[in-house]
Amino acid sequence: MDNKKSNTEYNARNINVLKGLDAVRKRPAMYIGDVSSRGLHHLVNEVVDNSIDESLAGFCDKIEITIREDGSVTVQDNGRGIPVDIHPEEKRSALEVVMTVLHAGGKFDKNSYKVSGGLHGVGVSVVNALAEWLKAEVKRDGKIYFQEFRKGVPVAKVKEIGKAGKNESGTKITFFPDPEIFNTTEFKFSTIAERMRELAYLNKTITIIIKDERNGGEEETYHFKGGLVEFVQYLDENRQPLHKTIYIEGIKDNTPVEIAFQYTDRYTENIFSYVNNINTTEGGTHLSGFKTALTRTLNNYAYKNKLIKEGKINLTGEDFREGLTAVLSVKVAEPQFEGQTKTKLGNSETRSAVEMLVGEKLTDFLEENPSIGKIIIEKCSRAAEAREAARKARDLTRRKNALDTMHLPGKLADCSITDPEHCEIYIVEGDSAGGSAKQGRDRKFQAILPLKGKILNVEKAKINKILENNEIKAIISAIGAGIGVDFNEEKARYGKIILMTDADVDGSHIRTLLLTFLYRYMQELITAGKVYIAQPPLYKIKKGKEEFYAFDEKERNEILKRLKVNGKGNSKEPLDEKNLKGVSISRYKGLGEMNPEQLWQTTMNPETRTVLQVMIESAAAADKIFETLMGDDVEPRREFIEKNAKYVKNLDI
Ligand code: 0RA
Repeated sequence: MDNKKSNTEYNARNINVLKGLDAVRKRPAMYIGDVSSRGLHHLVNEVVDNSIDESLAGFCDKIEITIREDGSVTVQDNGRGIPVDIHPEEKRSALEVVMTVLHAGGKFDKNSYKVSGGLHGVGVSVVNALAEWLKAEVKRDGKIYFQEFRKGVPVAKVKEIGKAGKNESGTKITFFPDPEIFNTTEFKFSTIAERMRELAYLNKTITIIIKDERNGGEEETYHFKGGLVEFVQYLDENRQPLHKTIYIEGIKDNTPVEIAFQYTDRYTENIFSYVNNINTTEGGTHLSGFKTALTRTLNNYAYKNKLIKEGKINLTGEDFREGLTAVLSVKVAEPQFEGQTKTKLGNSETRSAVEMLVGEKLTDFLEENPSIGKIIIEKCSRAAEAREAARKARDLTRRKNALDTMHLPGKLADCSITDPEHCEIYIVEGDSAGGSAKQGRDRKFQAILPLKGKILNVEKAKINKILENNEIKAIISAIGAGIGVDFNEEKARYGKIILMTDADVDGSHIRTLLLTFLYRYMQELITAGKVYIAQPPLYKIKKGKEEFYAFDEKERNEILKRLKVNGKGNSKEPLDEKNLKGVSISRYKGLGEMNPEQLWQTTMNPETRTVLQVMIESAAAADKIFETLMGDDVEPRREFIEKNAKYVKNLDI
């Protein structure tokens, strides 16, 4: 620090502050999950969450996020502004306390539904600690205040730097993430925009603007006065809803509950649940309260109105959720988060609040809208019939041993060890690549399952058809952990499921089909981080006896530059074919072109390969991607692929 004098002034309090910030800098992952791109974006979410808290308290209706030309990010809101008066105990400004003391934000604020759980709600002091620099500007009481920090430590005390308008207030925080902490400091517009869109749906009074001032200058404004209803309609953009969206809202036992849902012509269940704006991917009491109320209310309604005939198949909870798209959002004052990723709500009072509210309001709705009631019960009865048919088909195939894990599929070349933690399975496109993979692999821990052609698009098929598909049957029995509601991730026979397809359009289509299947029927595999995408090289470069592999064009040109064969080797420059001086470059068209040894060396050897881990950052966003990629409508798919060409290539969903 350039201000040496201040060193002598450190009192016990300052030392404690430094200790706190130091703990965050020593173990950043404890506070923000990790130091990759994901953790980096948590910083932005954390600052925005504080603005959202202001909005939940009723003081803020606009948030503006800007990615600046220098790579820093600004989050500006029109809330009350962080207080700047001297904190009586801390003897420093409240702003400085909020910025430097862990979890200080909440100390001042009596508003009850604070975002707190999972990785959120760690406090903006964590962002400050992990920022190379951070500048806070506060408008309050007709004045503008300013304070700057480096790696969490104040550069100087807060000072007044100007006048603000009469009724103007708000907080503006600009920061640059510390490159000593993060693997990457590059913010992605699409990653931030996705979360902001979600927040805008969940908080219908708020307007969120996001701007990218780097090349391109993208900008989006999110404001949805229809809230959850619009969210559900957005999720079902490419599905056919069977009726108008149902919306239930109310406060029960001090718990605000909001739900929008509709049935579509599809067969999968898509329920997204939130607690204090946090996506509870592991569900919890609020979700089970909703499911219970839905099953009970619809069942009662159906029998009371004689919509289901006596003696017919009983409808199960699952039947009542086939083709259902729903978003459930509750606010809980003191949420208890449980589960592996701390995204499962544990509060039991929330279960009964949701269950009672949905029970009452849905009963009323059905009484008032009998035609919709009839449509829903018909849809659910058909689901029950299909479930029966599927059960029969499954029994049949089980007898034929196809789904039986005791009898592995004939095409599978299994590995010799059986401890799932150390085993991996390559699901490979095509028999010829499958053959190379079988020869090239380390048979001790690597299993190979070759697939013929394209698998079924599960997004558009009923469960009984899905279970008749040979390629899908082979995948299910090889993994050996069941499917759908019966899926048990702990039974998976492999710790890594690696998808290996050609680096062409067909290959990426097959990969998407496989991912769709895994997402819809073995989602826990993805949430557990067990699904990977192999990265075969695109180019082989040969000079004399030396061979090099390149995974993309940029890398190819870098290798050529190192070999000093192609002028300046600028990666953006087109290849000068005449200037290659005894170097040969071949472009792999498919996996099948590689011999077993090459395939092992480049794509399968754990020591040298790169594999991409498939992650679901936001379940709603992932659903949307699969729906767009796999649904009926061609136009949105084309648009999506054009807009997200890079995104689809990396599939970092
Ligand atoms: C502490 C107390 C109050 C508000 C805030 C912090 C606050 C923090 C952030 C962070 C970003 N935007 C923010 N807006 C507000 C309550 C203020 C009062 O009682 O006037």
